Amino acid sequence: MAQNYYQKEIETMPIEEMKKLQSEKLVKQVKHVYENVPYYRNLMNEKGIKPEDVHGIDDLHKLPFLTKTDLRDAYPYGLLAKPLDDCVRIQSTSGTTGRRVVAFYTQHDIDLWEDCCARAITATGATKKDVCQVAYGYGLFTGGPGLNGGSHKVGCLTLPMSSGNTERQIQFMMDLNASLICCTPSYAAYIGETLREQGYKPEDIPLKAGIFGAEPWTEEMRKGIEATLGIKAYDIYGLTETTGPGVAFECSEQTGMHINEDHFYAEIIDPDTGEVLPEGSKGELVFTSLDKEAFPLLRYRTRDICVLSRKKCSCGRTLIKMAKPMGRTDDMLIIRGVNVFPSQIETVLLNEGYQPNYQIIVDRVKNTDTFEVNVEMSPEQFTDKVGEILAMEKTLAEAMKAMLGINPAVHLVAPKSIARSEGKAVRVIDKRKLV
Ligand code: DLL
Repeated sequence: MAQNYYQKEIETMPIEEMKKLQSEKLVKQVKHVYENVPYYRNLMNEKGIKPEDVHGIDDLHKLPFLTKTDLRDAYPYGLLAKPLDDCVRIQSTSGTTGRRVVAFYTQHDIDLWEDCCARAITATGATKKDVCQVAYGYGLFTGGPGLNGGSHKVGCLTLPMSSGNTERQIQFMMDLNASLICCTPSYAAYIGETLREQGYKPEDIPLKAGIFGAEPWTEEMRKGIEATLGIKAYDIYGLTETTGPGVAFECSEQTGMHINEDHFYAEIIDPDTGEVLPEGSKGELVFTSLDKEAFPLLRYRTRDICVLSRKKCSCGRTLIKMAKPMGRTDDMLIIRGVNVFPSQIETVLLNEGYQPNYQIIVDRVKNTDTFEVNVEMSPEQFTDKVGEILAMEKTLAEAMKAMLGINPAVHLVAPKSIARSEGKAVRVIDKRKLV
């Protein structure tokens, strides 16, 4: 199959050459940060590290880690490495789990970010002939602006829809023949569900591909979206702190996401000890930006749990791959001592023929964790016969017990009774207030 690259020389660069490029960039990035950000300078001084001690990627381990707490403490300007006059944009995290993080961009930073998104779009086979519907939120969230910029770079006709207003999404998709859609996987599933309800079959829908990310999603969910929309669904990863979407993107092989490692160097560490783990190990993903100007990050701990692989890819790209994040060190629920990831529950639901419309509710009553999962029935599954519902709940609870090792109370609820998400889905309500 002919492969499409946006920046072929970089995307297919021999590994040794890439390492040389990364090392050259890292030396400059460390110097830039040390000279311009007192916060980093202090962290490095505390560790007894000077920029001269870093000669290349092999010295990266000498540098201190940076955490989300550091970013919050430094709010808003504490990590800025360029004068505000040179910055042209801010983006920000949603702040649902604490104080917002504000990321700054120079025009150079915006360009490299949009190039990353353009690589992701091109990897789906899209070209300037395509119509790209961007249904990620626009605004402070990076999803809309990032993919919008990438779409422009590729030369697609860009539909800057933002998220929400599903009727209008469908109307523009149909009237303007959108061939590529970018949104969260939960919103893609919702758009698919709405199209099906309106009587559209996959072959009636003009889309060929979708780029979905910003939240965890399973292979089963991918299959569901691909079937309802009649498309190939590609994963995309990123975080506000590093730039936004496009830190890593999927190619046609769909076995993990290529990291744009000429801009972002990835490490996997043991989240408890900070020890760097060898390729193939599961641990916390850590990123170092290599050529950002305004908001560089050295060894930023993402809290995403992941695995890296240098296995040869059939697409011809040599960029290292990351597996789908397997949850976060901080959204991993510990219920009655057992680690539970929402993605495991989702896998069970999809295996058992349910849609991924669910909510996990955890509480603590008399020092014991309670664990409930509300699961929506589809209109076809819906019944008002109590006996049938109880039997279905029992089957689901048993499947979850087999996957997780603990027993949830499963409640089946009526179709459409769990609020749909236009952005990132809220899957967990943890009432325990453990911190
Ligand atoms: O979610 C950026 C983004 C926008 C990525 C659009 C992809 C598409 P934040 O809001 O800062 O940024 O959230 C970052 O979301 O640390 C992961 O935990 C999670 N995440 C992002 N992409 C994926 C993915 C954007 N493909 C946090 N799979 C990250 C699983 C993802 N989790």
